[in-house]
Amino acid sequence: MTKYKPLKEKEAIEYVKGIEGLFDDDAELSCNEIGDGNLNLVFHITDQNSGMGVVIKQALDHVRIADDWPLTKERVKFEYTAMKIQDELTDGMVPKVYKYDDEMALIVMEDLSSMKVMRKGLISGIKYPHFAEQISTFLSKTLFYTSDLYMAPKEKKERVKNFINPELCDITEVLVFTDPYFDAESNNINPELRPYLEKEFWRKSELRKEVTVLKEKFMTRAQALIHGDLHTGSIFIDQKTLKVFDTEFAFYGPSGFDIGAVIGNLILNYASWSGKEVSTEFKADYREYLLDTIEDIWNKFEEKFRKFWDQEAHETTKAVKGYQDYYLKQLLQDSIGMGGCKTMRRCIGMAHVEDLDGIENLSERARAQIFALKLGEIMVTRRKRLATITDFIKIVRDLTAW
Ligand code: SR1
Ligand code: MG
Repeated sequence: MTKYKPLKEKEAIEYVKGIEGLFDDDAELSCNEIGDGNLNLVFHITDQNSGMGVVIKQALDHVRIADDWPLTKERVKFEYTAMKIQDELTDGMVPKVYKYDDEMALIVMEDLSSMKVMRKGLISGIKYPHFAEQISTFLSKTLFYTSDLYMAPKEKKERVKNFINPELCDITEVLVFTDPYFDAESNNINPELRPYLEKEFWRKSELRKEVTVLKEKFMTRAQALIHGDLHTGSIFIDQKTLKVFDTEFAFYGPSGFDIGAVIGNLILNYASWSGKEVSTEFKADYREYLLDTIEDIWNKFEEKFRKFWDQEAHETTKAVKGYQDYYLKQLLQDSIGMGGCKTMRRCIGMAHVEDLDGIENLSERARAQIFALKLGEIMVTRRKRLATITDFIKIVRDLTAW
């Protein structure tokens, strides 16, 4: 019989006390359940004497925000295994793990509460000058070194086998690539947005077709071990450091899904500023910062990825003239297209983001959502015309001015 049971705060304290060498014997531990995500329990445990803290992330057997949606707890294994790989590849750009407990479906990890969840920072208008450098390192290393460009074919296929994550992929297939494009029961719709959806958005057949093309790619393209949910709420950041967390959606999928998640979430923040009461100058300046960041992320990613390729790809791959350029152009187009889907799902689908839902006035929120939806649509339908990231930035600028 399994010993699994969802912890209560007191039990979480007892649990970490049982981990040898984690806290001092005289530690005075306090605990809060702080999970504000969609799936799991998250306990923050601190020693009042030393200030030292840890976090326990424990899987529930259902979706936290939809308790009639059952989920196996197996996702913790994917998260732990992917974290180990990302940690090695990126030299520690993920939280330290103190304990993984398969039966209890939990991971005890480093407390990063001295840093900020990036989404919150962006909502308050904070700039992170090193973000593009840091996230492009994370993306280029994880996406190159887990792909067929670098790994031996058999070793890579073995990895693919170990990272079949069907339930979490199903969440993405439904909530990102399917339900937002019709009047599905799972959607969560601002009443002020509904008229636009009914009269225009849900009638866009070309958009729905292209989203389905991207969905098929998500379902079938085992290109690299991707994080699978790399939005700005999965990143801890301060002015010096960045850590990527919440890797439970990891699987072998299209690399553009991770790059697109980062870009799409910066676009969501970009869209949110129309509904905020700040000066026009601040808004314009912050939006420029976001666009510069998107441009830098891609350019730095491309530079690093090409370097890894030139130095470490299989010789047979290196010998193929024009393949590197082809690969990167496809990847850019996938990233923008998938980023578009990530942008649109947060306006219509079950799980929203605070950037937009923080706009209290519902008509103002609908205005920002429509802008985000238009950007998302263009990202999907025009992606194949993009040759450089600057082409994309120009499209965003043009739509903003219009
Ligand atoms: C039902 S889970 C909803 C969303 O939360 C996660 O962060 C993923 O983005 C998922 O789609
Ligand atoms: Mg998450």
